[in-house]
Parts: sequence; C-alpha cells; structure tokens
Amino acid sequence: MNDTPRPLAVGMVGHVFMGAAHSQAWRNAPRFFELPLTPAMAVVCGRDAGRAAAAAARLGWSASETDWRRLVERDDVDLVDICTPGDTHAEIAIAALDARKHVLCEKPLANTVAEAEAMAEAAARAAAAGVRAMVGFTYRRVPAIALARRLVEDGRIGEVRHVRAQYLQDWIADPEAPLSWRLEKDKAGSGALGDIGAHIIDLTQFITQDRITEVSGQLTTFVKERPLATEHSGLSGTAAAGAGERGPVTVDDAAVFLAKFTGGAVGVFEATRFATGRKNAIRIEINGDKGSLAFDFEDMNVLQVYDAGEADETAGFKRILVTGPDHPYVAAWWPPGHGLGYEHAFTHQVVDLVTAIAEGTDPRPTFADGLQVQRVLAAVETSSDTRSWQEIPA
Ligand code: SOE
Repeated sequence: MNDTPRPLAVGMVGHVFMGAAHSQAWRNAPRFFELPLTPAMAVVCGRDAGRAAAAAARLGWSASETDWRRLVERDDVDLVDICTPGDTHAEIAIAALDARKHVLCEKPLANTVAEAEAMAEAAARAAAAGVRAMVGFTYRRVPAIALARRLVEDGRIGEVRHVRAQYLQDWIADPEAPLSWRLEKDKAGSGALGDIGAHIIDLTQFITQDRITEVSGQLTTFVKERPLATEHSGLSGTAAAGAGERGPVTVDDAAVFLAKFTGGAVGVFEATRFATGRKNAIRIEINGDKGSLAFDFEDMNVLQVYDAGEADETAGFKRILVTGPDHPYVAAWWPPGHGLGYEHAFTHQVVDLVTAIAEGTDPRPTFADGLQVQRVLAAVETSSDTRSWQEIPA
C-alpha cells in the first residue's frame, strides 16, 4: 500500500488569466502525474472579495482571501503562487520567502533589476532553509522545446551561429483597444519587451545553453494614448472612465533588438503586440554549422529539424511530431499524435516544481535565472534610450 504523498498546501495571489492557467495546473498535475507531494488548493487571493470568492468556486480553491499578507502568514499555506502584475512580485515573493514559504512567481520576475536582485537574494537565503523558488517561464516545458535543447546539447546542429526569435501578438493593434495594466509602466514595468520578449530571451538561452552578453535595441510605442476601460478593471490609479476619456500608454508596443551570445552566436529578436493577424506566435530558429532547428508555437507539437549531413537528394527540414512517450511529460498524457496545448506547459511547471521541492533541489528557472533575464530587459531599454550597445553583466 503506497503511502499517500503528504500535502503541499498552495495559496495563489491573482486569479485572472494566469491565475486560471495556474489553477488548471494545480488541479491536473496530481491527476496525470505521480507526484511526490499532493498539491492542495487551499486559498486564492484577489482584491475584490466577491470576485475572489467566485474565482475560488470556479477554479477549485477551498477558500478565498483579499489580503495577500494574511495568505502568506497562514500556517496552512506551504507555497505561494504569484499570478499578479509585475509591480507586486517583489513584495509578495520576499515576504513569502522570509516566511519560509516556497514561491512560484509569474514572469517577468520583477519590474526592475533592483527588485529582481532583492528577490534573488531572498531566494538564496530561503534555499539555505530548504525553501524553493521558481519563475514561470512555462514555454520551456513544451516537449518540442525540450527536444530542441537536447539536439543542440548533443551537437546535432554543431556550432550555433544564428538565433532568430519572434514573439508576435496583435491584441492591441486596434488603436481603440482600451488601456489595461499591461500598458502601464508602473504596473507592468515594460510593454511587449518584458511581457513577451522575456519569454524568447529565456527560451533561446534555455535551448542554446548560452547567455546573451550584449544587446542593441529599439523600443517603439505606436499608439501613445488609449480609451480608458469603461469599467474599473484594476487600472493603476486610473479612475473608472467617463465616456471618451483617454489615458497615456507608458510602455513599448514593440521591441526589436540584436544580441550576442556567449558561444559566439548572433541573435535577432522581435517582440510586438502589433503583428496584425498573429495571436500568440512564438517563432524560434537556430542555425548551426551542421543543421538547424525551427519552432512555431502555432504548431507547438512540432519541431522542424534540418540535418546538413543529409544527401542533397533528400535534404530538407524534417517535421518531427513531438508527441511520443519518450519525450518529457508526454507519456502522462495521450498516445502519439494527439498533441498538447498551452495549458499543459503550466501543468508541467507544477510537476517540476513539486518534484524539486520534494527532492530538496532548486527548480529551474530559478530567481537567479529570472534576474539574468531582467538584466537583458533593462539592457535593451537602456540601449534604446541611449542608441548604443549595452553589455549584460555576468
Ligand atoms: C500576454 O498577453 C500573455 O498573456 C503573456 O503575459 C503570457 O506570458 C503569455 O504566455 C501569453 O500572452
């Protein structure tokens, strides 16, 4: 008779898009994977009591709360899952770590390098006491991305020369799309750069296992003001709109930048919310001297692989369907060919976090990994402001 794994009680702060995605993961991970600890969805926190209670009922949390500080202090919470805008990541994560609670924090880690440094220091202190922290770069946990990393690691494409990464969305291409917290610097820290650019910075470093050492970038804000949302939607300090009121966009709409990698590769990055027609297109191509890899999240169960050693008559990109049981995570789900979706990466994130906590190891990506991404983000902003190349400190 197996002992039932002891519970890991979770308290989640924030319950909108990321809160729903994380809730799905906490619900499903123990139902599809043999976990060494059993997540218990203890409490969800939101500023509005009614909305938090409704979220608890809808998403499967046992209780709801309106003060994250009370959630962090609860003895029946072992792990704090932070699904809020970036301006609250540091204070919640540091309070939780200092209270010896494990932490999962959404990306980007923070809104500034200083905040990210303080978070990484708190995580290092807490790790000494066996408390673990992870930052939520979930796309690493798409099986095709794991395959790409392994093929590079095994030398299948040789020396990496080019890294080409795009993250393309279009949800605010309409200039009349209302202002939201992702368009306000005091809430989000930056715009497309931090929200979606952070993902392709993490992903390309994860796949190549190289680090970005220098960047030269340009941030652009196409639409400088927008209509205020007609109902108060948590806009920072923005009063509920009267008819026709407009507010300033204080972040970038698009970020483009060049990069140099430790292994000598050159990178071209594009993160934009104005790629009309592209809803959530993450496109990565890595060119080596023996081959190439290409990934497109709109076809997320596939990795395209080119082997330069192939005879000319049959040379070409091979379309690998990454749905077989030998790939990470896949065996827990469906037979080959049935495919996984956006939400599965969040479930895989829970599996890896819970496993690391039980094993007493630091889950990746760590807060230190998140800090390094934050330094790249800041370097791109400085580069754009000063029209100069910027180095990223090791
Ligand atoms: C932006 O709209 C966003 O929600 C990001 O914040 C998420 O990290 C990404 O997974 C989907 O798009």
